[in-house]
Amino acid sequence: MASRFRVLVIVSGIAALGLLAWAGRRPVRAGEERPAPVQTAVVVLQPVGGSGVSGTIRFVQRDGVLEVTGTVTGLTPGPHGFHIHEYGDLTDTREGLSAGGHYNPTGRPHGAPGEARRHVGDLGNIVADAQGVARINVRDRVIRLDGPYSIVGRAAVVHAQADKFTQPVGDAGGRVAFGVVGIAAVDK
Ligand SMILES: [Cu+2]
Ligand SMILES: [Zn+2]
Repeated sequence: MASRFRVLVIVSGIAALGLLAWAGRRPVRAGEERPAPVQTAVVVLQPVGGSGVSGTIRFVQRDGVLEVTGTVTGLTPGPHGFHIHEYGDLTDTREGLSAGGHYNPTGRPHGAPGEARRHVGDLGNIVADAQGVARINVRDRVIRLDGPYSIVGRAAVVHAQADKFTQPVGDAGGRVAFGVVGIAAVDK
């Protein structure tokens, strides 16, 4: 009796393992086991070359629109070019050149955020008040947190001067702050 029970346990154990293996090999159907799309990202801006400029920027993707909000401090008053650059590489803390050029996967000329012809990364200017504080609250329909042109893993860059929307990159001068666009927890 005892040995028959042992056999039963072993047989059902093998059956269970087989079932698990079968379930594991089952082909993934469309729409399941895909990572959830990124909806929220955050950039912590750090100073480039001792500029003293820092800040935090949040990106929330709702339907076809990306909401961009945040605060940047330590700026000279007035407009400053603000773009997504190609690489989330912050190793060049002296000049910020490791972030590469404007993120331009579609091979377009430089432009203003409202224009159809622009680099994906062209977000125009942020404007600092007399205290050197820029409050950002814009919406953009070109940059995305998912899909082939996602900005996640790339860098947000703030420039010393205004983006004048001239070719090739707006003549916004040096880089005063940069940070990597990182995946953030979704605010409930
Ligand atoms: Cu830039
Ligand atoms: Zn550009």
